[in-house]
Amino acid sequence: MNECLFCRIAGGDIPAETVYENAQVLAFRDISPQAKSHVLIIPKQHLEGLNDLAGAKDDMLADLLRAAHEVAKVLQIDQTGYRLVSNCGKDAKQSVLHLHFHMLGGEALSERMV
Ligand code: DGP
Repeated sequence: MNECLFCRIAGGDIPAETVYENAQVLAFRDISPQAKSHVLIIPKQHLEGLNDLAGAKDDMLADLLRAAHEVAKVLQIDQTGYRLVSNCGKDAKQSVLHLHFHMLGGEALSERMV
């Protein structure tokens, strides 16, 4: 059995509130939202994080970013604005080792680090 939490969500073993899906990408609401709209956008292909993009299928990152725009439209935050963040590794406090982008929006967000 696949032990990766997000692979199990993508496979339908663990329920999640899907907001967008295509052949390569799944977007679902974060279990612990940090903003009014907080969605996780993942590739269905398992990669641990940004350091593993060399093993990604062709155009996977471009597909993911195009899908992010579709997610923003579904959430109706494409015009009001949003933040897209991927935590990579220990110092960034990545807790799930399956590449994902957090999409945060739906309200004025707190101060930025960058
Ligand atoms: P990160 O810390 O960047 O690796 O983000 C992992 C996110 O995953 C975190 O914001 C909480 C979320 N999360 C953890 N477990 C689950 C789950 O079972 N379901 C959903 N929907 N989100 C989860």
